[in-house]
Amino acid sequence: CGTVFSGIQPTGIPHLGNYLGAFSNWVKLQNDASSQSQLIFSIVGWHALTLPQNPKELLHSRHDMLAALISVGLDPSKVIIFHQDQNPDHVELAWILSCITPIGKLRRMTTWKARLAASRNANAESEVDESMLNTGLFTYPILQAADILAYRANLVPVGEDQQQHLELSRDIADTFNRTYHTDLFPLPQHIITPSKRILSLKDPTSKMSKSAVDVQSRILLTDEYPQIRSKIRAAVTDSIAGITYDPAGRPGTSNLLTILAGCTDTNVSDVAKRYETKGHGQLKADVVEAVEELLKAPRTEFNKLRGETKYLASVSESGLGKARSISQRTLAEVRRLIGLSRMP
Ligand code: AQP
Repeated sequence: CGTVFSGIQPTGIPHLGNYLGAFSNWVKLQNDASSQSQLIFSIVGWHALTLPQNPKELLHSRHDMLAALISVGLDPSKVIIFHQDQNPDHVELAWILSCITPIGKLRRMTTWKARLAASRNANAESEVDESMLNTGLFTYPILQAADILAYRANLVPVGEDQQQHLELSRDIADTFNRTYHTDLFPLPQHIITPSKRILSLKDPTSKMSKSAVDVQSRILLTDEYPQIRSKIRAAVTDSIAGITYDPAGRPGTSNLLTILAGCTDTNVSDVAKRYETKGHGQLKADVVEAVEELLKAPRTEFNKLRGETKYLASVSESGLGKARSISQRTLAEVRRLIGLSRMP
């Protein structure tokens, strides 16, 4: 029971990692008849700006992401779906929270360290330090905390890659509560997703990602069977005979097992046992079929919904209204606590 909040960036067509690491879990939460929780899912446009975006493409991606969330099974009559960038309460709260968050805590975020390292590698000749990266990239974990806390959410279903950010959100909530002698914010907990991390098909040391340069590294919601087949067939594995689940020693092979387990809703060690004496050819062929089976229906629905602009606008409008009615109450209380209540 309580409030569940999660979000996704409108940075392109969602991929299999988003599906298995986030969407499937969101839909399960929605369909859990025993749950009384309020579910809130947001398309986080402000976050997308942390990396350069083409404005026209961003507008399309925003629209497509809404269609994607509905096509994977989220029902706007049961859950709140809205565009974060339409709700100014998030940025207002983020500013307030940034004023109680030490810089050192942001500097410890592995996502920040990874961006810094990537930038250093890309500019090996020149001296790259953090002063050359944008401030939004540094502070967005605070915006993420504000996204969650604006709804006083206590449960956050995200992939394993987001765990450290959620710890920061908890820390920020606790600091606010102690600073202003309140219990306004619950300390949000992570809901562990079974398919924690789907890796790139081309570089299984990094996660599958919308913004990776190599389009062969990810399977998109829009990929048809031939594309799924060619991407899985070309997935990087290893030359060791037999199949074992060994994420550290055999990341590519283990990733295929994780994908198969995720698509068929089975335990990965059970799947690995079944393939012990089989080869990569058989494993890849079965992964192709399982991915196609999983994506077939949402893909068809997505292609249909993308064109239903009026319907999508009405979902977005109604979701925003419901979201703001919650966040405005939180912000009114926050303003009262910090001494900035709006005067009549
Ligand atoms: N590879 C993944 N495996 C499991 N879960 C994943 N998620 C993302 N990639 C994987 C989960 O999907 C949700 C939405 O993520 P996001 O789009 O907001 O941001 P992200 O984590 O940065 O995802 P991408 O695809 O890598 O986007 P870009 O490239 O634009 O940064 C989150 O719950 C995330 O855990």
